[in-house]
Amino acid sequence: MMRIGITCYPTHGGSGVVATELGKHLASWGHEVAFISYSAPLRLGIIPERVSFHEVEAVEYPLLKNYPYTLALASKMIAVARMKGLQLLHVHYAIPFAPAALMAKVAAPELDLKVVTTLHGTDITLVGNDPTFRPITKWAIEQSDAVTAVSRFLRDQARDEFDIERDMDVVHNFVDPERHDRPCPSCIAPRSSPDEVTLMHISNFRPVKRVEDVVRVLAHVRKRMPARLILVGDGPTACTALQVALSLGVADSVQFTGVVEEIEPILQQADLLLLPSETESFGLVALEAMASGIPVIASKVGGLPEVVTHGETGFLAPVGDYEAMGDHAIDLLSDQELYHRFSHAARERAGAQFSYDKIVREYERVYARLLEMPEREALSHLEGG
Ligand code: GMT
Repeated sequence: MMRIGITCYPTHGGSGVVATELGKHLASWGHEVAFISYSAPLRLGIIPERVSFHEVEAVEYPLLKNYPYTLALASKMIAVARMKGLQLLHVHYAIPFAPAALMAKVAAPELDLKVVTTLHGTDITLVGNDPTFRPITKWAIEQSDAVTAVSRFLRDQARDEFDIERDMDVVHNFVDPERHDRPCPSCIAPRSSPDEVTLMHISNFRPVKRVEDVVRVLAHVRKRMPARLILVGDGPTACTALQVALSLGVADSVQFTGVVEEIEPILQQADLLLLPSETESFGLVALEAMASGIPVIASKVGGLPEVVTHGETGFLAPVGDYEAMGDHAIDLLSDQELYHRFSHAARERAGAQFSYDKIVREYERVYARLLEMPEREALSHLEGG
């Protein structure tokens, strides 16, 4: 049994989902898990056994123009580590969480805390690359006791961008296949005709997601078959998607759901998931679609080729090539036998390669290595404990 503190962005988004599900699975296997953040992670729900949540409170201080969250987080990490006897702090995002955890480690040496930093992508590609954050990101990666990256692509990118020589473990993201087996409630309007196919895109609608390409794929597919597009989530380019849909004359076939709490039920209404991103360190939503038996059409970029097997569980095309993506969609959707083969392969791959019981164990092994614990002791659930 180990005692682990986890810090993540508690809002919607892949990194928060992965961190929260990791903590929940670790606790279900007998470890003690303390989440430390400014609000309870959305996916936490009712706090399970052996899990606690500790809120970093904002304090107003007249002399400071901006609230020093990183310092407040580091202080809370020390307090919770003392209270719960934490052995290890696992932070999900280099900036700003890794510097906070490293500060906690140095400021309370008697606790002998180990720091694990997981890189999720935007910390490296956007935030960490801001010239002002570069030195601190590099330092945080170098000083963490272990660093994991969610894809080989991201590990190599972090190494190249920040000139890092240390070892970094690749621990892919994961799903719980059972979450994707639930019956589908009627959360979306029915298809307008039985032969209408449903394309789906799920994201935070940031420019990196290239939502305009999603709409262009819909227009391309509609030249050959009745099709609709369901856009799940919200963000800065949602209006762009509508404008493109209006200009292409397909707006009547686009539904915007806004942000939804749980994507698994909605995914069951899709025939294909589209993810034509500019870059994507992993693409958790692609994996979630595959776990639901939904083939994925995505851009051949970043960590996506590690998730989607081109020609088996979906198709990959160059960034911006919405015609190729549309052609792949047409090929799959007009051949039932081919579609079912892809759907089956997608579900199989998600379950065999990216199931939580395989991946969470990889995190446990990283922890056990740092704590110099024999695996048998660290992996208590394997002993039936
Ligand atoms: O995709 C986003 O904009 C959200 C971001 C996040 O922090 O949740 O996603 C990143 O981390 C996910 C979980 O590891 C990955 O699946 C996403 O690919 C990654 N996003 C990008 O690399 C753009």
